[in-house]
Amino acid sequence: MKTALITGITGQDGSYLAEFLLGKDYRVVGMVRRSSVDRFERLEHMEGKIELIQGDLSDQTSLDIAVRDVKPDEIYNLAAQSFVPTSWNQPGLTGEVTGLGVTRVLEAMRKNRPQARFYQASSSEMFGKVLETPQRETTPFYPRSPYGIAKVYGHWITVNYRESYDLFCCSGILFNHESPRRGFEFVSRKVSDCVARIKAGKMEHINMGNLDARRDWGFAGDYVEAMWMMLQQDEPRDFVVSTGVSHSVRDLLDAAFSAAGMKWEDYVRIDPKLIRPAEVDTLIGDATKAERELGWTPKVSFEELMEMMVQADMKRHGVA
Ligand code: NAP
Ligand code: F7E
Repeated sequence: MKTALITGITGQDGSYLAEFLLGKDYRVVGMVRRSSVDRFERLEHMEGKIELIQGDLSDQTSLDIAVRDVKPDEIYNLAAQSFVPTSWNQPGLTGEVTGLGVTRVLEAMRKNRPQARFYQASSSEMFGKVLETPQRETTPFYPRSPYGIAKVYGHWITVNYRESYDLFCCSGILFNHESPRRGFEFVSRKVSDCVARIKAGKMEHINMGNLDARRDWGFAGDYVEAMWMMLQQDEPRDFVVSTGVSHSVRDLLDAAFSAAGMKWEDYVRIDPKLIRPAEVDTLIGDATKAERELGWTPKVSFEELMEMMVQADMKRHGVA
């Protein structure tokens, strides 16, 4: 039985990855931050099947202890301050956790478990003001937020530990991926939840930012499979994971409101406070390498994804 250690297990991807690895008969250990309240909603259905250990990406000792005690075969570093707007208000913390935190996990592995395989959650936000379209593994980075910049650091330190110490380290450059478990502040979940609230008569309008931004949106359940596949290869490499299809935020509104039989134009207001200091205007990924070398392809389309999310939130609000 293989053992996987997942940092960020309480997040969207952590919960899907834990489920996926349990299905492959792994012993799954999740690292969680100490908190005065339990925030394990996304893990409740796996209670008794996964183990939890305390640790924080800003604390080296806790990571050393976690890796030393768990003895993982695979380490998935998913923990991060992951919300882009927060990274302008908390740039120092974002750099500490999303950037330097990667070095700390790598150091914990190098010192305590060098034979383990390591996955780093890199991001399409590293491409930012894009220098090539579509974006692939060789596209240069031009990040546009403290979050994107911290991810570039995390990406290159992962490459560097692979090259310096001959460790099995991979970076997955994942484009936006969503699900009914997505955090409420991200645009897809904000919209699916508000559509359901409007349908239930609990709110009247939704305030939005830049509707022209374009993203390559996929389903989180599909993307965690690619993470695992990367660690099953003979050699460690980096991969772009995306659908190759781009939509605007306006398209997303259209898909979500239509799924509930409504027109978005009747409910949406623009709030200038939600416009970002620097925007990533348009992203579209080329996952040819992942398809060719991992055999990975996405299964859920953008339309199916938004339908799934709206249906789940309408059920939660009692209007499905
Ligand atoms: P998420 O839902 O925001 O989850 C982030 C996780 O990190 C949570 O479990 C959080 O724990 C944990 N965390 C935050 N700060 C920490 C710290 N100091 N020490 C330990 N744990 C900490 O993010 P996600 O959507 O699942 O994304 C997973 C990873 O992929 C992140 O690194 C993200 O940046 C990256 N990524 C995401 C996407 C996407 O579209 N979802 C695309 C590319 C890359 P709490 O529950 O305690 O807050
Ligand atoms: O914004 C626009 C906004 O916050 C998408 C993270 O998982 O994916 C995510 O980062 C777009 C942006 O995701 C609202 O300006 C308009 O252009 O859902 P988002 P993100 O910033 O792309 C990457 C790959 C990650 O790595 C990150 O961790 O939507 N937008 N109006 C809005 N966005 C939000 N949140 N709220 C709005 O009202």
